[in-house]
Amino acid sequence: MALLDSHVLMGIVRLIFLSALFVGTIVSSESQCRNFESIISFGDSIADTGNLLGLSDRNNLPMSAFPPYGETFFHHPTGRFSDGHLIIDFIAEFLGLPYVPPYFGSKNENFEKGVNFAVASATALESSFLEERGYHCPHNISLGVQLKIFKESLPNLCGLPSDCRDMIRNALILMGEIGANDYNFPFFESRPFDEVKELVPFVISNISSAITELIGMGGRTFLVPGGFPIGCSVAYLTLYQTSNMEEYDPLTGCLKWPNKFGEYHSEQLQVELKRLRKLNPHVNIIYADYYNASLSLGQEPAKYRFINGTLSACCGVGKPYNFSFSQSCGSVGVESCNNPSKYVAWDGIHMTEAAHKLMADGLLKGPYATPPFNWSCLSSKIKNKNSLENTILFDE
Ligand SMILES: *[C@@H]1O[C@H](CO)[C@@H](O)[C@H](O)[C@H]1NC(C)=O
Ligand SMILES: *[C@@H]1O[C@H](CO)[C@@H](O)[C@H](O)[C@H]1NC(C)=O
Ligand SMILES: *[C@@H]1O[C@H](CO)[C@@H](O)[C@H](O)[C@H]1NC(C)=O
Ligand SMILES: *[C@@H]1O[C@H](CO)[C@@H](O)[C@H](O)[C@H]1NC(C)=O
Ligand SMILES: *[C@@H]1O[C@H](CO)[C@@H](O)[C@H](O)[C@H]1NC(C)=O
Ligand SMILES: CC(=O)N[C@H]1CO[C@H](CO)[C@@H](O)[C@@H]1O
Repeated sequence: MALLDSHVLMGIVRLIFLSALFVGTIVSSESQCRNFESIISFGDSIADTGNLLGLSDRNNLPMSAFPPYGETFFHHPTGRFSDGHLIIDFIAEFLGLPYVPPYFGSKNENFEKGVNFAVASATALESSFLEERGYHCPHNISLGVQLKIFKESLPNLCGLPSDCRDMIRNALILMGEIGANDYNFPFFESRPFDEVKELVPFVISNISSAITELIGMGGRTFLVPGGFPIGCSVAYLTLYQTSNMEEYDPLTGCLKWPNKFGEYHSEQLQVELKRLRKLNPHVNIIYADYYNASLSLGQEPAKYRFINGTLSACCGVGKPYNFSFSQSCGSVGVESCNNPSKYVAWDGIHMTEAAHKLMADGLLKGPYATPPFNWSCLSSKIKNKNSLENTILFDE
């Protein structure tokens, strides 16, 4: 080294600098092709793998703590609001990662390959904001609070700040589903459409600011679900039942106006995601079209071997949709159907494992992710396991 004069040294420094730039360019142009090392998840019951259960005290357990929740898989209740796997479980299986462990209530859990902050009945907006407007929230672990707790827990999750940046960079960040409860709570209290609609820009802006914050922390790939066709949800169908057949879609039997609401939220979200992609061209922000994915199950039930579209819950009591707010799945005396795999609706609000599997496939293999995932970097072992025969595969 002593022989190198300062010009040579500067040359080397410049070379290193330039190659760093060069590598940087390659990485960003390939940002769609990633081998995810973990899953980081925020949201509500759609992705809750046990957080609400972990947060609850023994005398006040959620319904998901009781059979028949979990009867198909894991063969006992885990806090998941379904008879088995959630969409996030199928994503983890697809990526060759362990099921994403819930952050709350877990002891000595290893979060190296994933961590889940999604809590059932969470809202996108702060509970205080919603309470001020007269809406009641069961708890205050909103999206913002989940993100805050994530940041505070980083030293335990990944150690050094540079290691945490790497972890976040190499993770698939599942941003939701979140927002549905911001609308469900007022709608379940029969509040008017236009009043609830006023919440949409706030919800979208908070999802957006959470994504922006995570990008600042190194986040590179986001999967952001839109809304559901809530007019096909057994809970909405029961609550807003009407003899005016004009209010129903003749093909699916779903209520039209709540579906319009779900579309509106999803369209606004997509506009915002486009804006975020422009601002952050090196980040891959994937819209997950939960709306069309779940609508398709109701439109062509026979194709998927569902016997009754989305219109009857497998687990529940009550006419005509097998649902009642006062006696829900998980309560004493409420049984499930013999064949949950033939139903889309599990408990009237959440879907069956069978429906989750189709939803996950629709995201991972298309056509319900925009832009679609690029699995060309996935290891061949995982590719084979997932039989991605319709995808152009490259060997490593
Ligand atoms: C997927 O990623 C690979 C590797 O970076 C790239 O060559 C290919 O063009 C990408 N495919 C699509 C459809 O973007
Ligand atoms: C959430 O509510 C609990 C009490 O239920 C309270 O102790 C806590 O401070 C609240 N947290 C936030 C972020 O509002
Ligand atoms: C449903 O799919 C159509 C056609 O691809 C698309 O234009 C629309 O935005 C999707 N709806 C939602 C809510 O994402
Ligand atoms: C399908 O749902 C309708 C309406 O809830 C119900 O009357 C009918 O019995 C259901 N059929 C089956 C096969 O579950
Ligand atoms: C309603 O749920 C019960 C279990 O409580 C199940 O046996 C039955 O098949 C369901 N009915 C319909 C119409 O889906
Ligand atoms: C109204 C509301 O809930 N606003 C929240 C949006 O998200 C940020 C954090 O990303 C919170 O600080 C706000 O309170």
